[in-house]
Amino acid sequence: MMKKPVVAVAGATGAVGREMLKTLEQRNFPAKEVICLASSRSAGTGISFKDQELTVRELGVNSFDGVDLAIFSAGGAISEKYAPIAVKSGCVVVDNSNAWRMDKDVPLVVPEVNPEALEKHRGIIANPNCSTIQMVVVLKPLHDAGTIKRVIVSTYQAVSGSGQKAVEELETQVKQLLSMQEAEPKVYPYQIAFNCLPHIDVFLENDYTREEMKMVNETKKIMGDYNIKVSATTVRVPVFYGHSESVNIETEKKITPREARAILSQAPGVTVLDNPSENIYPMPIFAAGEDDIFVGRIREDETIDNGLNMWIVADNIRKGAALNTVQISELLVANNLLRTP
Ligand code: NAP
Ligand code: 3JN
Repeated sequence: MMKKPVVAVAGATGAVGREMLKTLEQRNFPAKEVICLASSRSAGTGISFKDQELTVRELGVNSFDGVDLAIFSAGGAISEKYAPIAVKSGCVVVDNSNAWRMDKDVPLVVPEVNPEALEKHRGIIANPNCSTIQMVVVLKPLHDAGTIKRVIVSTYQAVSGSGQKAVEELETQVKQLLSMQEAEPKVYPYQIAFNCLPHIDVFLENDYTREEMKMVNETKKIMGDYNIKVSATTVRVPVFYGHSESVNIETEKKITPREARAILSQAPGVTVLDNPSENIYPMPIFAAGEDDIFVGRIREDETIDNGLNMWIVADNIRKGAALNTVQISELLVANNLLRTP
């Protein structure tokens, strides 16, 4: 008989952490107990979970005693420091940050794409970046059908990807600007309301942003194919929930738009919304609050022999973060993988 794990959520008060608790509850995750961890700022506050009010505890070195599964969503620095401590105390860690994603001993998992990678975990499992997750779920079945050689992606990312303060910033700025006041940027370097910022995370030496390079490197690792070339431009747009992506692929074997629609309509976690004559295509307002990844505007790239263009939209906080993490956790429980080396 499977033992129900004690689960700790580090960063439980954040945009992702709150969605994590909601997702654990909605999917009736088999937890014996759920422990909410955050900084001293919110220690002692309450978070409702099922029919209980859980009291937030301050994250510390002893937080993982007696815990079986630790979910981290409190930023890379916290994961870097506390994930090894949690593993030492006997926990399996599912980490939402960038800290461990490219470590060769850490599986980077999207359950619809590479669930088998979980088998080899050594205590830490990484959840990919939200923009990568929604793209690879759509690309994997197309790669299996026609071998993708090159991907060119431009993203249109919602402010919720930058946390709770950014959601409040967009709301405040819209109100300020509509009442003829100046918009005050705090989270972003410029006004985000009624604007687009081609700048997510920090700029690197190659002039790409770190968000762009996450998409490049994570895609290859998750798809298990380092020959796929990926070029990314990531842009923040004034949308609250739901990342959109314009994706162009070049394949070795031709895939027609009709074949792509047929393949994707069978793909797990994907909904095809593609009927231009009826104005049917994915949009963030449809994707927000949904589990699936939506794909549409599938059409031939007429400038090359084997090319497709498509438009992919998903709820960045749900499948992009909380849901993917909970799906990984469900696989760990179902396959008896909640054990450390
Ligand atoms: P957020 O809304 O700003 O929440 C941050 C959370 O971290 C809060 O619970 C905060 O607790 C906690 N925290 C901050 N400093 C802490 C400390 N010193 N000790 C303990 N807890 C601390 O941010 P978010 O959007 O939820 O994102 C959190 C992290 O999740 C990000 O930094 C990123 O690594 C990851 N993330 C991943 C994806 C993805 O693509 N998979 C997407 C978004 C975020 P307080 O309330 O006490 O301050
Ligand atoms: O900006 C987005 O839309 C996604 C943001 C993800 C994020 C935000 C802060 C820190 C990450 C991430 O998951 O890559 C990180 C990080 O851990 O580096």
